[in-house]
Amino acid sequence: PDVCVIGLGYIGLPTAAIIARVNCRVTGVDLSQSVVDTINRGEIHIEEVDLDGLVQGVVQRGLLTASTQVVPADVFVIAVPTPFEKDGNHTPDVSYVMAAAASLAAVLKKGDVVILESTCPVGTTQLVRDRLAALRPDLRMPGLSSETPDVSIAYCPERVLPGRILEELTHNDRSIGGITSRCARKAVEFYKLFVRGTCVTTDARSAEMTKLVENAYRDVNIAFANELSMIADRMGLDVWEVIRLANRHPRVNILQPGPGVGGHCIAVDPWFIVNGAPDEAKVIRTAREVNDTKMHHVLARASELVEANPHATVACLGLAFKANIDDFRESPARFVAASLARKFGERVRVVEPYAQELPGEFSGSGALLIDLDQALETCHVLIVLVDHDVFRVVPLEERANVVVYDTRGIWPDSPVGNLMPKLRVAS
Ligand code: SAJ
Repeated sequence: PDVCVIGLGYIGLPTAAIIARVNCRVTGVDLSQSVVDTINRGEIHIEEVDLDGLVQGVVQRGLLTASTQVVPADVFVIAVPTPFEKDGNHTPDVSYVMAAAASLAAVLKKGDVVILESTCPVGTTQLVRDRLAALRPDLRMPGLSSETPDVSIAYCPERVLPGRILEELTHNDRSIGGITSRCARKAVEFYKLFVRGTCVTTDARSAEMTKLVENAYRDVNIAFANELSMIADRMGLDVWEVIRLANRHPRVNILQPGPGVGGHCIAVDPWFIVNGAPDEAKVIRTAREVNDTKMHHVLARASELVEANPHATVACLGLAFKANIDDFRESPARFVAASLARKFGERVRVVEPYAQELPGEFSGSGALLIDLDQALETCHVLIVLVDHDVFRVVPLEERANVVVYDTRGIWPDSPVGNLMPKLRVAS
């Protein structure tokens, strides 16, 4: 089939490239002219393992073309962002999804398959169907009458981990939720072209909820670890030690505390559940609040540390939302580092091997981006915010004489330990 992928971000671009690799002709659509131009040169605008070579190959072979316009195709894949509004209720904003649906309506024809991959509140795929029905009254839409529909519509969320996207796109199992079971079957036929994992069919609403539940599950589990770290802080205990010991129980597997939860998925998706069932979603809401609180807790503790060492230069290690990636969206590390920069100005240094420059909110603060060697040579306080491998492997002798606040627990051998339970300065 000819395929049109709408949205060329962290999910859309790898997906488009993987579909092109199995010899489908793919048009990738993005609003940004510069993204389109970059891809048509065979280059990429995001960092992801092995994606550069793959995109270059499929563009050179003429299998992947980027455009700002939706073109006719047999299968449409919508992979655009679904943020939430900063209105206090975290109301999901599905306007990009609806705009994508409207943009493909004009070229939709009998026999086409429309697939929504964006993370969405329950019911969105039906809204897409309703929008298409309104814009194309000449086409029979699924689920609206008992007659065989002209097009198929399904919800098929991705579940790939940044840093392992290409591998997980191919090997993970997929939930395929059709508006009708016929729609699910048509979508499975498409995914079978490039997915080696099992494609499990269900209805669209269940598939929408499944995606949200997966990320809420992880958020709740990380919240448990983050709450423990704050309790341990209060009680003067080493949380890493407690978790290590507890995890020796055959049925206990506590995740790792950190400076909070970031990224564009886990820190967002649980709100879609809370928004859909505010009275019932108690644990899920609280987990979100705990993970957000952790960020402020780390900032408060880090500020104490900087104030307690008035003559020290301070290095914040990491801005990314998690280890070994260049994604700084919704990053607690970035929040903590930028807040420290605003408070302590020129005393603050930032080490982020995945950044060429500091993000805008640092400008005017006096904080500097430096490399790891410089930080180890010149800074007296190190605040570990991201567990990048390059930080993890710093040997003990290079950090023996500095004060360390290790929010990720990457240096268990550190003579000062992390700030919790007690702030100690190495001799
Ligand atoms: N984190 C911790 N402690 C941990 C694990 C993670 O603090 O023990 C933090 C990370 O540092 C990061 C955040 O949580 O700030 C999220 O990182 P992550 O690696 O758990 O997940 P993401 O956001 O990179 O990707 C998630 C994945 N979902 C699940 O594992 C259930 C991925 O499979 C999804 O495809 C992705 O969200 C998505 O796009 O929805």
